[in-house]
Amino acid sequence: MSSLKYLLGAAVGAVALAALTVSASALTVGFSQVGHESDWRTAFSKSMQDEAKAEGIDLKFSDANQKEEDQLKAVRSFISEKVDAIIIAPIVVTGWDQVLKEAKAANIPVFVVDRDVDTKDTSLFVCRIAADFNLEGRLAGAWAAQALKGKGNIVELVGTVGSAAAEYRRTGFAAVQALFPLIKTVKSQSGDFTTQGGKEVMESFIKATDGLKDIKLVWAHNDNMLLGAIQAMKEAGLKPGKDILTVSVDGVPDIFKMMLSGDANASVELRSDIGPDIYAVVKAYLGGKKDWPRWVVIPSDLHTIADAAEVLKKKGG
Ligand code: GYE
Repeated sequence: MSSLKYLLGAAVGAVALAALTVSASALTVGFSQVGHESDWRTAFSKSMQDEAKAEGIDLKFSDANQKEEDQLKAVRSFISEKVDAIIIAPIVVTGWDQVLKEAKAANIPVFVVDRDVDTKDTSLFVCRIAADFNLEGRLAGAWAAQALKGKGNIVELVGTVGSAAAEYRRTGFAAVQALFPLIKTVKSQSGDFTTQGGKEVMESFIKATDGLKDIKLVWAHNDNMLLGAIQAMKEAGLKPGKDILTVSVDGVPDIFKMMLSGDANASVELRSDIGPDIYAVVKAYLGGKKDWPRWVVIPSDLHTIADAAEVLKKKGG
């Protein structure tokens, strides 16, 4: 009798445990990635791929090359392959409702990572796992306000139009800027988050402003656009990091190198090694933990020349 009781207890325990810990080797996960437009993005893709390998997750990885229609196609193919979960890093915030409904109808949970979607129906995805882009914009704005002592003209290199990363960073920066009426944005244009885009936009700014005359600072929504802009400024004989201060977002190794050579000033670091954080949520959800906050926040922080060497070392650069 007592041994039967024991056996029953063990069986119930095993079921409960099985419900809570899904064996990773059984998981097939589809991940629709934005593209490979920046160093941050490629580092993030690597983290997702390396961690999938380490955990024995069968990862179906799709790079949308910054094309919205490719991203929708990828998600639809994950649905037809009947993956266990879908992870989406959305290029833009709009246009998601229909495909998310299709995933829901197929009973496949969706996790939004990195950028946001504007979907109002909260039942269409489990949660979003991402940094606070608005905070990143505010941190950059606060650094700029202090560096400029509350006064001076600036130019802005905008990220991909319609992306949460560009919209929220711009709003965050503008919220701080609004407290300093003598800091004026005189030029603002999208460089699509790429080095080449940043270079071309800065070249056009240089032409349009008589060599950045009276401009004191460049604010770039990511490091890669700033890296391109630094090239353009140098080619025009200007001194970024000295005559034109810089602040950007991502904290990729090359921006810290630029700080150390005196060509850049500050960057808000956005963590790219978030594969483990993301799969932890996906696995726990599939294992039975269904209640997640709408937004699982990944922290970001600001770095300058003061700690550039230390951060670069940590990043193995
Ligand atoms: O800052 C940029 C990338 O969505 C937060 O996208 C991300 C941004 C990142 O291309 O480098």
